[in-house]
Amino acid sequence: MLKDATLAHEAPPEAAAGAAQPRPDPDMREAILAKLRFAVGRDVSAARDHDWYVATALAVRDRVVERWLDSIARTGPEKKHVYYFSLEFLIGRLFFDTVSNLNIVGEVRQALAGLGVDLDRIRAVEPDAALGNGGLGRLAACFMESLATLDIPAFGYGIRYDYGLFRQAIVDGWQHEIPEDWLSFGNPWEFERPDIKYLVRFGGSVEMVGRPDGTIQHIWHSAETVVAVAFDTPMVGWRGRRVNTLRLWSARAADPLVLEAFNRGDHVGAVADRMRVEAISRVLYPSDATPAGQELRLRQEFFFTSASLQDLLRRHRERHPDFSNLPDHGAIQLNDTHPAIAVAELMRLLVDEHNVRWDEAWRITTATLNYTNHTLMPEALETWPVELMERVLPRHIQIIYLINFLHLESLAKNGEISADLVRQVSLIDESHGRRVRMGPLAFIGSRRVNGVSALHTELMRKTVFSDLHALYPDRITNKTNGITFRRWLLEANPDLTRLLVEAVGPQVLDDAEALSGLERVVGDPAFRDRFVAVRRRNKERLAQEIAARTGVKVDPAALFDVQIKRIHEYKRQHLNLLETAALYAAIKAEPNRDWTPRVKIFAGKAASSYVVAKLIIKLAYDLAQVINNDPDVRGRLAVAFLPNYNVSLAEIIIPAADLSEQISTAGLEASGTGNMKLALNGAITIGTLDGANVEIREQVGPENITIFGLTAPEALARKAEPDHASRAIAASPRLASVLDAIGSGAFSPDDPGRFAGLVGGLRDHDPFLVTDDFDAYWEAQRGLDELWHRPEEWWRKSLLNVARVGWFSSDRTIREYAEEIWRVPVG
Ligand code: B1N
Repeated sequence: MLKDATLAHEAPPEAAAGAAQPRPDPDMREAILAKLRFAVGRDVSAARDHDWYVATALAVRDRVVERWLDSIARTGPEKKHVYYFSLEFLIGRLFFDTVSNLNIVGEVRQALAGLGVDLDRIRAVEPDAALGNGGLGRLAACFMESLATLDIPAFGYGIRYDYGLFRQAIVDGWQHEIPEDWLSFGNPWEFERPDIKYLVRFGGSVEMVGRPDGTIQHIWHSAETVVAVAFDTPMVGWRGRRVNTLRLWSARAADPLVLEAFNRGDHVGAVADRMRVEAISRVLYPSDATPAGQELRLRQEFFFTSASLQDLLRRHRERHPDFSNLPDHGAIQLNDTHPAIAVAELMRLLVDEHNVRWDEAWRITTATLNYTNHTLMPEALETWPVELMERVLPRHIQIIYLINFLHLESLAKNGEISADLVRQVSLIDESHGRRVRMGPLAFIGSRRVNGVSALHTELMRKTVFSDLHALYPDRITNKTNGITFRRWLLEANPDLTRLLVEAVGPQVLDDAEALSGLERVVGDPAFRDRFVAVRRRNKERLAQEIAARTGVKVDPAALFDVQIKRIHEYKRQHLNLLETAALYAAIKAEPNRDWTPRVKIFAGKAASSYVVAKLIIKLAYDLAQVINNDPDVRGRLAVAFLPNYNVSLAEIIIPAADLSEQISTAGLEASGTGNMKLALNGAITIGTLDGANVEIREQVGPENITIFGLTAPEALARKAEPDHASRAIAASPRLASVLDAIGSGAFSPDDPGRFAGLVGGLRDHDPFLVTDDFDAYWEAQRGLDELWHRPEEWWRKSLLNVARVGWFSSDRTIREYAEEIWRVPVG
């Protein structure tokens, strides 16, 4: 499917940039052949696509390694490093990203063509590195690329999961999860470093020993030791300017085989410990914007945080007599609270292991750590039962108690404190059993705390962190998210990239803000026709993909209406589905009206344990069954749920989207980044005033985005009205009738009660205000229907979106972090 369409991308964008056409490079050809023979162990005549892929990746990797070693060599030991701690890195494929950033697409394509191999075919063989759930993990991947692009020395630190985010199969509309065995064919991008390993300890007890000077030494007698082994993957910046390291830890047993047990004949018992230990890096928790909550998760969090801190402290100590200047040489960014145990672990390492005084250790810790918050939903904030912490991390709970005591004491010094304030800002939540609150711990232990969009940061100050903000008014800062334009424009949409280079010049490849040059040509009909033609090809490719994955045939001339993201009630895929069902009814009632042909495209995974989210997928599927098979609406409405959404599928859908659905309940989506990717590729947004949608509106202009529904303060107030849903339903005959239809089984004749609970939930509580926003959403959609009938206007708005979203480049975001949080120079 993919192959034919991508073959149309004859010339890589760099050819259009006016660069000389690449000559066939005898070195690249020879390098690939040598790798095929001596690394893969295959002859040309026997080589299959996967062999060619590995051989080419290894040949390309050699070029990367040269620059990698060079980057490390020219970064003097004194230069400040950024350490990005993240439980998730949602990288996707690396092959084309690497080739493209090294600017050798043409060279590699030609070398392969000379060997009778098609680059676009072999690049599709690479499995996605899906070491993340969604936006948070993908942000980490975009940041790694921008850090290298901006020549900032940086390490990404995380876990090398044996299994990434599950593969999603849809069987009769129901999601099934299949293990993602991404390493089964090997991974040409990683370097195992058996020599770089650290011991990470768990459990046991703490002994206190008095020292002669009257201080107390804490000796942690742990019950269990795990070895963290490093695997390094080079992260290549744009034009290969810099290559940084993504260092992922794999868990190994200190004692892999208990020989005594084995010799006794207990062959399973001999490796049982090893299984328990290695489970730590076995699989990514498939939860997004919800806490995972189990002991294994806490072990994962501590495992990678401890190994990473030990690694960077070791490197510091190789060059400095003590840790007093650690903050001058390193800045640590905690990606949400998942690594927040770093506050206690860095204190423990400094105080217990390196004999630093508590006050000095606290100064170092709070000058080195920074924390990014990604969600304010109360149920999504991480807390750990005190009892669990005492068992798994007995020394850390002591340290947290002491941090908490000193924190509360410092408040007392600054004046009266009420019991209420103590309850609000204490690190221990006493109201739901005793639990450690990781957000406040990260806040107290950090120099800067940031939100990920202007609205989200404002809400941080006003809601969840209001009391801490009052105490530390300079700590919270906003850093609106961004995306790397290399992957999400240059690589995903080469045809549009070529057109942009022609229109505004090659500087657009290096400077996202240069897109504004497009403003000059938005009124030029010839240019617009070419823009529409590029989009048409992208839509044809997506139509082929939809047919291949779902069997649904869609017309590339229709409006492609796209909602792609994790399935979550707060993201309100069900609002979109209600509107779809209502539109279906409206078309059937008035078949002869001039309806705008629409294809509703959905993709996304539901957390394995999230029953309602899985039911929403089933609803999409059931609607598709009825609508796609009804001749009355053929050519006007179609619905497709594409299975197994991942980075690679996003790269196909996004360049083909006309409409971008960003319809979360206002106040609940911290930022969103799919919204930026879609706008960059020319989709018009229909959205609420939530997350970064607010800033997208500011950038593109209110006339070029469709905003509807309650604002964040309105949503908060409305939710407090107990009968809000019933009133909304009573006021909207259209909504009432669509709820009746779905609730009574009109789309699920095989099980008429299937959606009764879902609909009942909307009638009774509707915490995400689907009913309240329904009419506004319907009207907004009908406005877009009309706009589609005025193509000149539609494409003008679409083009202005492309022209005005340069600010959402993650280069801009990283520049802001570098200047205001990390205080590192930008290259
Ligand atoms: O982080 C993204 C934002 O653009 C999204 O709006 C936000 O929803 C997302 C627990 C999360 N927030 N919280 C998570 C992920 C995994 C997990 O186990 C929470 N993801 C977000 C980037 O800022």
